[in-house]
Amino acid sequence: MSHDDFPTDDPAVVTCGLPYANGDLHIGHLRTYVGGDVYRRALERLGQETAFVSGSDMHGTPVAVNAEQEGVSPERFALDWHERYAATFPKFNVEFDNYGHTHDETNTEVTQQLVRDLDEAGHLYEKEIMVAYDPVDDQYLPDRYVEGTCPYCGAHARGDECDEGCQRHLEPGEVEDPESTITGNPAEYRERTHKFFEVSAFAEYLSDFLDRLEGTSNARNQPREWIEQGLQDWCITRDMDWGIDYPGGEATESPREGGETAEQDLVLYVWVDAPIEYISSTKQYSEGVGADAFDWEAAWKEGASDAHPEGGEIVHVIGRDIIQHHTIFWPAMLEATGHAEPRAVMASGFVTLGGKGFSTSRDRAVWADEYLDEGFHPDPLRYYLATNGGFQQDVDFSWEKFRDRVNTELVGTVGNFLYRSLLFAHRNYDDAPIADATSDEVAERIDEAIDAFAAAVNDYSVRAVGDAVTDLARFGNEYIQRSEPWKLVDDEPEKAAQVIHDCVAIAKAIAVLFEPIAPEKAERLWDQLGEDGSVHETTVEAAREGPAGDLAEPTELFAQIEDERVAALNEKLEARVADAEDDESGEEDGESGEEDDEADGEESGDDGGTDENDTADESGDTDDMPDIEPLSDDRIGFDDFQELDIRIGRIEEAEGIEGADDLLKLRVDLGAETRTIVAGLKQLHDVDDLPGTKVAVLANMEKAELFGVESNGMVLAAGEEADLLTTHEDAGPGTKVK
Ligand code: B3M
Ligand code: ZN
Repeated sequence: MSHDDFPTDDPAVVTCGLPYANGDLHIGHLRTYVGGDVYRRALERLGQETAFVSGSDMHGTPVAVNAEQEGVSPERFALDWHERYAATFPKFNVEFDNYGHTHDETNTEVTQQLVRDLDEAGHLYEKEIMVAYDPVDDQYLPDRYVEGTCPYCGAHARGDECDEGCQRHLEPGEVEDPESTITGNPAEYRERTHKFFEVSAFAEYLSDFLDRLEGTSNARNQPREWIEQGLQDWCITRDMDWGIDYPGGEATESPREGGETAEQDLVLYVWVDAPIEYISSTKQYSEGVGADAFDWEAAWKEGASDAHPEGGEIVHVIGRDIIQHHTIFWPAMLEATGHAEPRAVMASGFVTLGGKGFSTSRDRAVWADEYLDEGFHPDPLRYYLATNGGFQQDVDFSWEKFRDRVNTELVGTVGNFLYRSLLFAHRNYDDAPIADATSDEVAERIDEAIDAFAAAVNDYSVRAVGDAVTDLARFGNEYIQRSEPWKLVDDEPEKAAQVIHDCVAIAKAIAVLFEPIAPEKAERLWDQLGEDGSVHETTVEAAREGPAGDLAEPTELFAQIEDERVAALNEKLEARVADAEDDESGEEDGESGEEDDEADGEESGDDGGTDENDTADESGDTDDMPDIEPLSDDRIGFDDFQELDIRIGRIEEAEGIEGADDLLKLRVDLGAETRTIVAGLKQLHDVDDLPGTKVAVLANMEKAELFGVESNGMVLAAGEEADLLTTHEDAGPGTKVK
């Protein structure tokens, strides 16, 4: 790996978190997969050699428990879902080079080898731990098989995670008052011997690794805190049949009650073999295309290739609930076994509905298949998911917002420019090229768009990839409008020809730069432009080359979404959300309003994100197309305003709050005193950059207690990205805002 700007000479591997093979995909899941696919295509447009891989996560209790409830074997159950996922992703133009699954032979071999390597390197040890056991059913109860009380906060918790309370990962044996989720029987704890990976030995390495890690800032900031709190070693085996056997098969002898010994059949914890599928899937891809086309070992192994001694550029695209696995456990496993370290982790925010998490089990979701069944094209959804808010921000889905983005940006800006200019060109000048060369002004503007595109890739911002295109289309509209070629055609045909040539050149650049976000539409545009080959084969250099082809009669690329359509879709969705809420209030322990979605992720919800509501974003639109609320007519008097004691403060310290994903505890100097203020900035700002920043503070805000911390004031910020209100001159701490 290098830390040079993309494109580099090393092969890249872009991966997406593996969906558990246990339920339908919704558009919350798609955010991560579309993000990964856009990113991969954008890398390729820059000329970076890239493999794009993922697979289904077949193991673990999320699959085993659901299969058991359906009365089928976990293998059959998971394979069915796997096949459905493999067929669904391409329908959204998410085109993995290889989509495998964790239960296949390749992953079994690669996983067992890697675990043997960990063992041989001396990083594994055995320990006796207490494991929940159902004495009536004679069954051990790992992870989701058991529920009880969180020992840290007292909330009702899953065996592996305090999903309704403090959100901590729980190790086997930690949950109190355990009960079987299958039978409801009270469970008891029994001593078992398990294997542990000494993650704690990697604390220093991981801390340095995080300093190097690129991607979204949430993927660096959260793990830094965990390291500071002290890393625990990690239990990597489970008492289950379903999973990859602990290698060697030779079981550990462990004493049972009554002194007899029994062979323990241990499988690996699902989070061991799941990320290893990233490697296995790349291997399968290489084996399919040949190592000359893509060499998986050069990408994944340090020292396997002289040309790429540190391996390739590994970029993981995941949901923000599985940052810990990708920035602590996984890099420690890679480091311990001579693999390349990840260059970047892009952790997406969640998609919510009406501010609440999607829920598979309660049918509170917009389903992937449902979107297509409504007759929508996949590319507008890709555009919406990729550009609606920053990647790490939570976004709230609504059909209105979807319609607004499609109608304003795809139809109004991009589609409008393409259609008007290509129709005019086609009618007046059948053959391109029309002028000798693109004008300087337009050539420079195209160069700027390419630079913005490259900067977006290097910033890991799929949203900025979209902005590079919409900004260029906006320029195109302005250019054709001001140049008025329709007035020039008769009297100044050469000038008119130049304008049209320029517009077709812009259209060609849009085709290339929009390919990552709207691959099918870009291909159709490429055909309309009469260009050879496929836009998927081009690099950004093609965008500089100017038009070459014979223009075809253009058709409109994007269709307007009518208000009646939205009304009908909303009606359906609202009815479903209301049903989901009824379900929730009817449940005995459903008072938290948080999701408890047993069909979803192992640790804490799925990629689509179901567990967190508190940063739910009502608007989430791009900076240039904000959802501006009408200005209020409800006037207040000056006296009312005077009651707001708004002061300038200076942030002195900023740190996370245990258990709160989004909140920071700030110490803010307000001149007269320094206050503790809790603010929801963690996902949106680099925590280390905050000290020294001046902010506007509502000092007489009522005090509030959040996650056990008393907040004494409110920091003011604008919009969904929490753009902090600051000063441009030297107003110091305590200065009153009036
Ligand atoms: N299967 C799904 C989740 O927790 C889990 C991801 C594995 S990625 C290696 O989101
Ligand atoms: Zn807890």
